[in-house]
Amino acid sequence: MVSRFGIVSDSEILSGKCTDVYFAHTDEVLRGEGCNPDVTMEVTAASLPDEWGVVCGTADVLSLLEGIPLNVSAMPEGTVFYPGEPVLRISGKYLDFCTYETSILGFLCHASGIASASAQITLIAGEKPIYSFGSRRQHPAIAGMIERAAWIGGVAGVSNTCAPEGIPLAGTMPHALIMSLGSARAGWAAFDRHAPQNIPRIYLCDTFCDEKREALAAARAGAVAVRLDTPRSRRGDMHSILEEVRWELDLHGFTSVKIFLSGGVTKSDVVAYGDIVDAFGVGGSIANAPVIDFSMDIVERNGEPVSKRGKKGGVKQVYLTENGERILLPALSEKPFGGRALIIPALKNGNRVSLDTATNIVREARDRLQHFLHPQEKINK
Ligand code: PCP
Repeated sequence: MVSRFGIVSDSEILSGKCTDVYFAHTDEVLRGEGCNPDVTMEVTAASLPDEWGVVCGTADVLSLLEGIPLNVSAMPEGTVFYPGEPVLRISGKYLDFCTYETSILGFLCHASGIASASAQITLIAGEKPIYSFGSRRQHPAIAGMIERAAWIGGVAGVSNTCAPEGIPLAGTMPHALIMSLGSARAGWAAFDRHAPQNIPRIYLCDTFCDEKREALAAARAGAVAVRLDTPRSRRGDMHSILEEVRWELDLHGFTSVKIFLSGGVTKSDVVAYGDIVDAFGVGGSIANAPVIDFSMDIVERNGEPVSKRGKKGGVKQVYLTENGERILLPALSEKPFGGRALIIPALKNGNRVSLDTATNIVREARDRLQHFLHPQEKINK
């Protein structure tokens, strides 16, 4: 059933076998009762780790449900959403998708958590690129999903070679390369001899010596950037270390050599060091992001609005107006003036319609979100 690495196969997910057992019981009981209502279910988060989130994982939900006679509408991946706003809705015969709820939520909760964390940290970093270095923090079977979600959230590149095609790869060398060759200089020189010419010469500068000395040596060896991966246990006053490195590089004429910081980087680190650092490599702060706590609820049964306690009944639509206002309305209400519907058709009777899984939406949204940055989240320029 489960593979050597604990992975559930695509075919088990597609057949609905990867489910919570109570959905298997529900399926059996309803079939026994001859009850198979027409329903609409909505996926909504009542609260979020941050003020807003970024939708991701929809593409996997559509791959799962394609070919089943269902209508699915959703916010395109990369869309910013708020608590209480449905991000996806499914309409059809309940027993056609009852056992898929576990996988549908799993796709959306995990990928949206990563995309949201990626968007939050890249928003704070502004012009300074963030690269996703965190696939090693999760099971390798989902490395592609992690890198895709980080990319949709706005990172400039990712490190895992199993990332979906089209996402730029970033990363040059680990400490192991330098340690294998015995010295930083030997490691950098070997890298320069053998690495493809189009890979920027970004040299790791904290393996054996002080960051300042290694950075200067790396610049003399032709580095376009130096990467400081100083572990937290040795950091001390990291801002002073960074200032010192920048000062010495400038003093010796290496003003164009950039500083790249990695190793346990958090949102606060981006704020604290963003005045000196030119780019960040971020692992766990993106890859280990808290999942979004989505739930999937029946909001309409046989054409009638219905809701469980604590939820709003009826099918809903979210509108975004030109001045950035968000309005949640019953789906059949008149569209507010100037409002754009954010939940748009994706599958009609199981066939794809043009849901744009645009990866640029979050980049546009980021401009609008600038005013959400709290003063303490702004980098002191
Ligand atoms: C890795 C890499 C990045 C780290 C992971 C990103 O560190 O150099 O800095 O992940 P994080 O944000 O969760 O820390 P190491 O394993 O120390 O380095 P390396 O493989 O380069 O020796």
